[in-house]
Amino acid sequence: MSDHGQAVYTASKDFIAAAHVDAAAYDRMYAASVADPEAFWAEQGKRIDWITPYTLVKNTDFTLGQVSIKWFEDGVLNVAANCVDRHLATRANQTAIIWEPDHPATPARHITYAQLHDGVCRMANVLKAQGVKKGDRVVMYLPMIPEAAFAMLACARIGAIHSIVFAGFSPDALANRINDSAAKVVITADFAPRGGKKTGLKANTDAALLHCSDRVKCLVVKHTGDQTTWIDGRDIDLKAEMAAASADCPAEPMGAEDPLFILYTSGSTGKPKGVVHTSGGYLVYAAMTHQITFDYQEGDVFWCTADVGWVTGHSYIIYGPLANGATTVMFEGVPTFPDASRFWQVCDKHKVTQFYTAPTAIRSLMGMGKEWVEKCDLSSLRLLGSVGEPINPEAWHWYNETVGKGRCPIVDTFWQTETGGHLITPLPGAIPQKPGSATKPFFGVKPIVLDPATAQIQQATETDGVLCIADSWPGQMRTLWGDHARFEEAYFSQYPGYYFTGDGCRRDADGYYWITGRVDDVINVSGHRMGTAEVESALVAHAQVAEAAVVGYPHDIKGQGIYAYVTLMNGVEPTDALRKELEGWVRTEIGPIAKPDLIQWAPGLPKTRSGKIMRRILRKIAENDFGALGDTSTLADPSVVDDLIANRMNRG
Ligand code: 6R9
Repeated sequence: MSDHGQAVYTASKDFIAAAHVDAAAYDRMYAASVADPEAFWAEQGKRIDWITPYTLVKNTDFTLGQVSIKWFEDGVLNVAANCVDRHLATRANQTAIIWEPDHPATPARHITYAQLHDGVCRMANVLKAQGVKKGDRVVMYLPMIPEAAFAMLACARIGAIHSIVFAGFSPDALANRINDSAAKVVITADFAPRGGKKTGLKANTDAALLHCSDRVKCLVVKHTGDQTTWIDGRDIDLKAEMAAASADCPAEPMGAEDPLFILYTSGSTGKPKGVVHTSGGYLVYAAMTHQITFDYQEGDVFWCTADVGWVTGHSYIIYGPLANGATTVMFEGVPTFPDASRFWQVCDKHKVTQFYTAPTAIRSLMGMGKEWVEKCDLSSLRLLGSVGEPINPEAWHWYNETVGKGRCPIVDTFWQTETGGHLITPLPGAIPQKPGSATKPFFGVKPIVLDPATAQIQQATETDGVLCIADSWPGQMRTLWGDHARFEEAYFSQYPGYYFTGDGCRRDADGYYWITGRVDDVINVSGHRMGTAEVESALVAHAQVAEAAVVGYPHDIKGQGIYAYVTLMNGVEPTDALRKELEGWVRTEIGPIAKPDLIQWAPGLPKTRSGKIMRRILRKIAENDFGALGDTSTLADPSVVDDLIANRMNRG
């Protein structure tokens, strides 16, 4: 069978019979969701508990200059009460979170809904004691530990807005995010153990706070217990305060459109964007997609391997699963520590039923051989998921056969930080899968494909172009923190009237969507978004760098690698030592995930006469595909291209 839109995989009859949604239900519900979104979402909104029920459902406008997105706007709810309190009557002693530590010799923790309630309330009271009030921002810079879940839900409980900074980011990145959101408090830990190594999060936070207001308080989880510096009056021992705090904290009534969290993500230009999600619509959408895409059933054990520093961790480790009263696994470690069977051992140990990870992890584990998988008992698995980047058919087949033993549907979920939850995804009992295709839209999502040159909607079923969404869905971001104009500019100005995803796609004759990757200057490294502009500005901040241009290139494991063209200051010698130094420099400026994989010394960059760098050419050279450079006649100095080709770094 060819993989080019031909091979189709369907879940077993038993799976389909028990699934929440089958093919007929998908067709019926999808048609209803786009024909009458008001009625559809009025019904779906009842998935969660409201303190004051909404009477208004959808109030959204994609018109450039007046973009406004509101869902359930007169409803009042509390997200934490929905994720914790409302389950207490029936699930107080059910495990809410299974915490699996970095080292398998450390015991796992099973946190019941009753214990989750206790942890959340105590932490909420500690935050209140520090003066945190409804609407205040709280930054978190934490390992994957239960306190991260307590902290998110504690904020939601008192109406504070959390902003999680991935623990792999540098002190500079942390400082920028604390300052951009004017946070009152940062929550961190002494150290983050990962893959047997420890990152000094407290030390990084100390470094960040040198650049922040001295009013910012620092709550520290003593997690490993190793020594850190301590500033009296600013630093607070969070576990000790929690132990002393009351376990009773009322949940603040929140408007559906009150912000729940900010999450910074990379864009094609400038500094990271603070994506804002609000309370009601986000929770309805996270809960619904978690239940239906993963076919979550009572008694299942759901494991999403993402970090809570990314949106996937927000929606599918915490908010979606907990809103549904599920058991969710939180893993502190990495797939290859102590050895390459760690993921599968965790599945075996906790009898995981749904496993959700990124193609980059699958590719790297695939490279290590199937014996690591085969020595574990994976018979509990009934569904597999993929997220973060397109999954190549080879990895899909390995996942399907070696991990899923051909019995588990694979949901290839396409979505973004901005979308809150899945946009295009197979529903496992309803939509047959094609390896590499995210298949069909989720309920309420209206994808359209536009011609990038003419902005015309492509009417034919079989087509390709840029992917936009024609109407709002409840999980959509509402704005960029403090910059609504940039929000409109970034997402609604390219194709007025539509939300622009930044991705290209193909739609096949069956109406299946195949995401082809970013069409803007965002690269996707191991499923993590990196703006080329961010890496460039880090490079040019180095005293010996005159100019830098960064592009992506195909990378076997990471999907895309970071390729940097660097022009040095006059008289500076290009040496291997300097190359190492620049790699380390970018690591400290942004974080390890931004470290360039290849740095090419560029005596000059290809520019138009107006001085615009021709990235198209740089991409081609980085791809080792310089035979077809296209039109170079507008270059100011065509000879620089020959030098770049002759000294290219990727000859694979
Ligand atoms: C959830 C998440 C979003 C970008 C997105 C796209 C890529 C995500 C994908 C996928 C193909 C999939 N992407 N899922 N591409 N197939 N199933 O990853 O959010 O970090 O904001 O990244 O990731 O390019 O635009 P985020």
